[in-house]
Amino acid sequence: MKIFQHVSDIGNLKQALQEAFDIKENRYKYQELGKNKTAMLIFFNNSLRTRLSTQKAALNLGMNVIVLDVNQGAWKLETERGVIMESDKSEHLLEAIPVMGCYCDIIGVRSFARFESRKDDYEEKILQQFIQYSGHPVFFMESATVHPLQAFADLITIEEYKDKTLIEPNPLFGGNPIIRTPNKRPKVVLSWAPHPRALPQAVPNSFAEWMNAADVDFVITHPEGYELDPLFVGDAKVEYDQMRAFEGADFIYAKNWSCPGVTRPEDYGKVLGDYHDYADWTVSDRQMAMTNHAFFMHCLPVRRNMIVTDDVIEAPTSIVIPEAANREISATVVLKRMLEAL
Ligand code: AN0
Ligand code: CP
Repeated sequence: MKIFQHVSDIGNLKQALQEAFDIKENRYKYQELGKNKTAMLIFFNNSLRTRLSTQKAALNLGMNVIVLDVNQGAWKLETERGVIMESDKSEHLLEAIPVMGCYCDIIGVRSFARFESRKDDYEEKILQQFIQYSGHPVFFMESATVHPLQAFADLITIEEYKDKTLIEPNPLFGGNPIIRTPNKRPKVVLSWAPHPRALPQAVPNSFAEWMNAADVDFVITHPEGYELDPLFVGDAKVEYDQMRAFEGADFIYAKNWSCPGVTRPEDYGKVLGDYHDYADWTVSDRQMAMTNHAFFMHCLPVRRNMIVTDDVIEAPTSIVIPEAANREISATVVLKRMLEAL
């Protein structure tokens, strides 16, 4: 694998899942594969999980790892060609990328949507330059439009939990065990939830893309105006009534995203109206009562009592921590595949 951006890059999903579960059984099985190979992780934005889990994945494979926070200690980068560089930006991305490429074998990049231009974001202007000029395989660690390492981990988590019947309480928060009857083909609901600041569409885009490729009954719910790009929605069912969408669901995947600008391009990257007016979209026991004792998922970081109530995220059915743990597994599979193709 030379690029990890879309679900299609991973090939057969069943095979990829099998590989993920094998690695979970013995995550050090391929320690020799990465010997004397270096992964470089480049962050233009903050991160806790991606930063830690991807480093751990590289270590699992015996690789060396270099992490660069571009905005802390590196030169400020100009990204536009043709600019007379008289501002505070001392270096151009077109030199920085090939230089970074000199010191590694595989590159991971996190560069969020900038919300300045829908066209630039959806064309993946920054990541495409890494693909073109680094001379190495590139994996996306949340770009302007996708977060495939997250979506792969989400799929692994759904696969692990979909057949569970006895749900033990979370040892951190207590509660009573729950008995649930699984559906043969689980119903998975991606639900928009309110947030005070404009967030990217990368997580819901990738989640939708991967769920459409998986063997699940997939529904997306959000207020009008937040329609995701049709490229990612595919054949998913869109339901504007959140309570109806939650009926009989087995997995609830909450996430905020800003306006994707599909129906009104001028609203791209905006929070529509006053987020307080959408308070009833916060995932609470009220909506969860409609579900089939659904598991609650979120990529994290999450704002409690904004996206989800304390009660729902602390319930035995909340699987946000195992979901985060699977980030190590998805990243190990991806790096393994890239090492094999070097
Ligand atoms: C980011 C987002 O919504 O894309 C990262 C999530 C993994 N979240 C925030 O910026 C809070
Ligand atoms: N879920 C996720 O990617 O988290 P971070 O932003 O902390 O890496």
